Parts: sequence; structure tokens; C-alpha cells
Amino acid sequence: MLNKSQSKSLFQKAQQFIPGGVNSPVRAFKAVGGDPLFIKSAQGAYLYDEDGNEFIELINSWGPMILGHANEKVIGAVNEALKSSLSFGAPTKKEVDIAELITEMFPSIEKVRMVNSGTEATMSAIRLARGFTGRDKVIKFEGCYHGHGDSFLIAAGSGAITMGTPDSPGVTKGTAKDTLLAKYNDLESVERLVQTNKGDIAALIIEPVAGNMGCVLPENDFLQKLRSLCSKEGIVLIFDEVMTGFRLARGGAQEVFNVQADLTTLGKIIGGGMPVGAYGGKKEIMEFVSPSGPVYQAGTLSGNPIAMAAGFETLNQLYSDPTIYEELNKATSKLVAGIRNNFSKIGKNYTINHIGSMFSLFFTESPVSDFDSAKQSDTSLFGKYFNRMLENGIYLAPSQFEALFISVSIDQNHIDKIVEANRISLEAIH
Ligand code: KE4
Repeated sequence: MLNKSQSKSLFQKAQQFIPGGVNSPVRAFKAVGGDPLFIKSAQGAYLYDEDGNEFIELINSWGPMILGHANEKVIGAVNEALKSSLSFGAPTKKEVDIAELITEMFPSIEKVRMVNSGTEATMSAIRLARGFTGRDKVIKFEGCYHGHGDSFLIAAGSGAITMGTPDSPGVTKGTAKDTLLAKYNDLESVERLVQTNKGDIAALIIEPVAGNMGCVLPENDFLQKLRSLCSKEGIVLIFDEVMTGFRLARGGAQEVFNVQADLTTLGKIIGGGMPVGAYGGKKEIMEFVSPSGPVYQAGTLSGNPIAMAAGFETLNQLYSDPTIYEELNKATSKLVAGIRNNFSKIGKNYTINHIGSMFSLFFTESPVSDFDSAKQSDTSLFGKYFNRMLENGIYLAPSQFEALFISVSIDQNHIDKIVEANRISLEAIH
């Protein structure tokens, strides 16, 4: 049994001062049972908690740590930047450098605005789409999560599913009426909304590969069909690549599926672990953003020099060595194959959805291609699996409805250990 005494007492104390004892709901382990571990440090592929337990981790801080923890060059860049103070609230060279690099990596992004989180990026992108088109309504997909902006907390994914409160209190009816819900991989559900809201839809926002109902991939040219529908109807196509951006490829899902969005939202990896988000896209749309245009958006710490140092160094490593993606994808395929091999021992053929260096193991034997099918998964069995894997030294995302990630620090030795822990855990719970 894991010694969790330090984490337990810290969690007790944390709940006196912080709602639920955490600063983001999914961290509270409510979906898997047991108390959260308080992490003290991390290095490469490993997390170390306050009780000195060591874990191989597949969460990468929900995506950002693609280069592994405490990457030497990233830490070096941050330490160097720290010597010049932490924030000026004025333009800096590093912001120009990272903006130029992002437009290099994402051909569809001609101009980009830095913000401080994925939520800020998506909130700003739909405001911009509404300002640019003069229309009010936005289409989102059941099970997709775009941060906690009011317009998005309607049948959201990620923590909202995990917390079982898909339509959060506090979101007004006035806001909710402008958010239309479609089904992932169901083009007809989109076409129906477009027909019944002709000329009123400003934007369609989608996770081009969903990660917040677990990993769900677009099927049958779904993204290409959305692209042509939006072009035909004058709807701004927004790819929320907060998770897939710089994860699936240098140019994210747009590079992998060869579909260009009008606007793209970014986060996670873009900051290399520091709080950074961004939204960008076609010049003619981005010119509408203040101060070049009338759509207002601002932020005290947007483009913060320390965050830019971490983000630029992270993106620059990914940009200058594309073999990183081949390595990441190879390692992930080996891991997924190893886990699939273990199913025969328990006589189950669970579903694994996998692309690039992100994947999800669903505790259902049926295919998972949208929110309804994802919810067929046995979440209590997932909870048992999660805790067994923890006992066996592997730290997973504490929810069935999240994606797992591989960092460059994961090598064959780690893969063997994860596969073995998976075998032991699966056998223990069946
Ligand atoms: P943040 O505001 O958490 O930086 O980004 C929101 C967001 C937007 N779009 C997508 C596709 C996202 O996945 C996210 C955030 N992802 C969750 C994990 N699934 C963050 C983890 C958490 O909420 O603590």
C-alpha cells in the first residue's frame, strides 16, 4: 500500500482554504476515489509526491510537459530570463520571436495574440468570431471542452463530465441560448443546426481530435466536411488545438489532417508548463482584435517574459527537431500494443483510441466515436484501475474522460514497466 500520510494531511489542510482543496476540480480525484497526491517535484518521466513515492507519469500536466519534466534547456531559458525581472507590462522581443515561430509552425495562423490560458484563448476567439461576422450563435460539440468560459459549459467534456455537472449553475439562459450543440462525427447534426439557424451562426468550435471525453478521433473526413460547410455558410471555423497543438505534430491536427481552420486556439505546450494561451488565424479576422480593430481583449500578464522564455524554448525544440514526433509516436504505439496484448489475459477487448502521442483506454468493448459512446465506459471500473496503477507506480489522469500523453522522456524501460503495471492492475480488477 502506498504511504500517503503527507498528502492526506495536506489535503485536509488545503480544504480549509481552497474549494475542494484543489485549484482545478479534476485534480481532486473525485472521479476515481481516494485523496489526491500532493506532488513535490518531477524530473523527466517521473513525479515525486510529498511522501517520497515515485511514479512514471502519463499526464504531462494535462499536456504541456511534452519534453519531459525539468527539461534542461527550458529551465535554463527561464533562469536566464529571471535575471531581467519577471514582468514589464510592455512589448518585448521574445513575444515577437514566439509569434513568428507560431506562424511558421501553423500555416493557417497569420497573426496571433498571446493570452494566459486555453480558456482565455477560446473565450476571445468566439468573441472575435462574433465581432467579425456580426452573428451571435456558436456551435460546439457534446463532450468537447473548451475551458470554463460561460458559452462552453453546455454539455462540456473534461472536468464537467467528471463532476457530473455538464450545465454549470451560474451560466445564464441568455448565454446558453446562443450555444448550439452538435454530435461529434455526426455531420447531419451540424447541418440541421445550420439550416435552422441560417445566417445566425458566427462560429463552429471543435477539438479536431477530442481529448476531453477521452481521446476521440474524427472519422470519415469529418473535419474536411466541416471545413467546406463553414466556408459555404460564412461560419468561422475554430479549431481548439489547446491540447493537439504542437502535440500531434508541429502544426497540430491541422498538419495531420491537412485541414486549415480560420482561427486556432492554443495552450498547454505553448507555455512549456507556464501559463500561456493564444489565439490566431487569418489576418482579415485577427485585424479585428483591439487595438487594430474593435473587438476588445486584454491581459496584464499576456506575453509575460518568463512564460515566453519557457514557451519559446519548448516550441523551438519541437520545431528544430521533427524526429521528436516520430519518436513520440513510435513509443506511444509500442505502449498501446503492449496494453492491447494484456487484454487477452482478462478476456476483454477494451477500446483504445490513439493518435500521435495521446491515447485513452476506455472500459467499454464498443467503439468510442462521440460523447454518448464514451459514456458507455464503466467509470467505477476505471476508478479501481486508476488506483491499482497508482499502487503499481504509474500516475494516470484521474478520470476516464481524459487523454493520456507520452513525453520524450518515456523510453523502452518505462514502456515495459507501464505495460507490466497495466497487466497486474487489469488482472486484479477482473
Ligand atoms: P485551460 O484554461 O485549462 O488552460 O485550457 C482550457 C482548455 C481548452 N481547450 C481544450 C481542448 C482543453 O483540453 C482545455 C483544458 N484541458 C483540461 C484537461 N482536459 C485542463 C485540466 C484541468 O481542467 O485542470
